[in-house]
This record gives sequence, C-alpha cells and structure tokens, in this order.
Amino acid sequence: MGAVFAIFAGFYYWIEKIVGLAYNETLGKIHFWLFFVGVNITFFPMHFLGLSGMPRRIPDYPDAFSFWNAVASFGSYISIIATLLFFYIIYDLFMTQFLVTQANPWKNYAKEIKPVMALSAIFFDVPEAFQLNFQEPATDIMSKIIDLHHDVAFYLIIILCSVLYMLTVIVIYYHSDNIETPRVAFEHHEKLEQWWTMIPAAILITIAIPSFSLLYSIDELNDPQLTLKVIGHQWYWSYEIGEIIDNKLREVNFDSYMVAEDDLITGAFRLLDTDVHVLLPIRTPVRLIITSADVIHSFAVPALGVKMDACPGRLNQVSLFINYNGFFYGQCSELCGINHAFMPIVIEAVTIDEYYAWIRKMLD
Ligand SMILES: [Cu+2]
Repeated sequence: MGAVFAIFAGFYYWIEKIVGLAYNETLGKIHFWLFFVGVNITFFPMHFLGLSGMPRRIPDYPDAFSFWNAVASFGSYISIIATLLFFYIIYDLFMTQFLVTQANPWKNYAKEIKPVMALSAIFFDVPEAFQLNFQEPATDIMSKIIDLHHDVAFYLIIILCSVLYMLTVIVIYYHSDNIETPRVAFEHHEKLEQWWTMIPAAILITIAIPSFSLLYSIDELNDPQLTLKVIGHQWYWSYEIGEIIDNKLREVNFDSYMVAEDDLITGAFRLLDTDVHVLLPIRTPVRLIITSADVIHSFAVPALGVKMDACPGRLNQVSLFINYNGFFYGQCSELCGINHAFMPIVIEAVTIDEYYAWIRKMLD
C-alpha cells in the first residue's frame, strides 16, 4: 500500500511540472482522504481476521469472521470510489483544467498558456516538425477533406505504380536485343486504345463524385447563429463581431497581432501566437465573412478546414461548426507582402457560455 501512496504522491507532485497543467486541488485532497480511510478500513480488520485464525480472505468464510469481512469489503468499496475519483482528476486535468487564465502582459482578455511541452502536439492544433499528415480535424468538413485526400491518394498510388512499372519495363528492354519486341502489337490497336481511354475516365468519375459532393457541402450555410467578420491587413488580422446583448446591437472589434519572439511566454508557439485570440463557441454554426483592407490575404486554419481568400472590396463567406474545445492556429496563406509570414491566426474554441462571457468582457 505504501507503494500505491508513493505513486499518488509522485503524481500530485510531478504532474504539474511535467505537463504544465493544474489539477483540481480540492478533488485531490478528497481523493487522498477517501483512499486513506478506504484502505485502512480494508486492511486494518485483516489483522483481526488473522489474529482470530482465518488464514486469508476467502469468499466462503465461516460465520465467525463475517463482521470483519464485511468491514473490510466496505473499506474496499470506498477505495474503489477513491480510485475512480483519481481517474476523474486525471481526466479533469486534461479536459477542464487545461487552460489557466492569468493576467496577460498584452491584453487582459487573452488567455495565457501554461507550458505544455510534449503534449502540445496533442492538444494544440499546430504544425509539428517533420509532420507528414494532417492536423487533427476539429470540424466535420476537415474530416471529409482528409477522407477525400486518402480516397484520391488510393487511385494516385495505383496509377503511380503502374506508370512506374511500364516506364521501368520500357527502359530495361529498350536496348535489349534478345527480346522480340512486338511493336506492331501496339500500333493501331483499337481495343487497347479504347481501354486506356475508358479506364482513366472511370477513375476520374469515381474521384469527381465525392469531390463535388464535398465541394458543395463546404459551400452549404447551415443557419449560422453568429457571424465573425475577418479583415486582413498588411500585416495583421482584425475581427468584428456584432452581437445583440440586452436587446441592443453591440459591436466588438479588435486587432490581432503576432506575439514577437522576445515576448513569447514559455510554451507559446513561435510565429503562431497572437496577442488577442478570437473566441468562437463550439457546436454552434458560425459564419465567417472574410475580406481585406489592402491586398489579397487568405484566412487559413488547417484544423478547421478553412482556407478562404480575403480580397479587398469583396466579402467571402465560409461556414464553421467546431466540434471540440481547443486552440486552432492558422496563418495567412496568400503572399501579401514582406510580413506575410507574420500574421498568424489563433482561434480558441470554447463553450457558448465562455464565449458570451468573453463578449461581455470585450464590451466593457
Ligand atoms: Cu496576408
């Protein structure tokens, strides 16, 4: 039992230092005391059982030992509850306690990120070094885009392999003297020509059908509950939100600049973090209206499946339905001038209540 308590002690001491997240201390204390009482009620009566002659805890114990057996069983139920609570604390640590709001050196409303280190790749949708695949999709559209990519890659690999095979055969046998190359067989071969027209056409159709259905579903606007206007500037993004609060139309607008390298807090992402994050509610249909004040920019957040040009004098529209909480990082994706690489986007997906709390804070 000492070893188990040592594991808990180690967890509570180290977990914050390793992952940079705070656990719920009250729950931690409850867990400790529950578990402490539970294991003592479980194991202490066993001394009495041993002293009174019962060799070990068995299911069909004689009646004489039933009282202390019942007490020990009661203790183990408490321990089980405490253990479940411990698992909940771990869950809570990663899901709820993940973000810690603190005073921020730039703006009061932005949230400060505690260092996340190794876990960053899991909980932040940012590009990784030597990344080969997509970021974790946070919208259904992005999942479908990834599916389509895999579907197309399937045909692509088959075509690549067969073309490579044919080329290799041609290269190897081109100068071969001991093979009777039936060149004549390929000339004016109608059947062959029919097949090598029809097969690629069929492949194109099988690629086109899912591709078009996805294209049209991306364009679909699903009764948006709120609208976020995004304006690209050289070289930052600004945002406008119109919300009806207390029966009055209130406007929130703010600029969002990249955080310079010297000002980065530990754990924040270089060239990706902004001074003010945009909050959007999860599980809510959102409409983005995207435009530009100067040159063409492109508003792109890979995890959300959004990449939309921001053109001056023109409104582009994109719909968004974010499935889970998180930080979603993006960048301008249209060469727009010298600081094109330094106008990142951070979208923080929060619950609707947190979103309205933030809106009210921004209005004050
Ligand atoms: Cu740009």
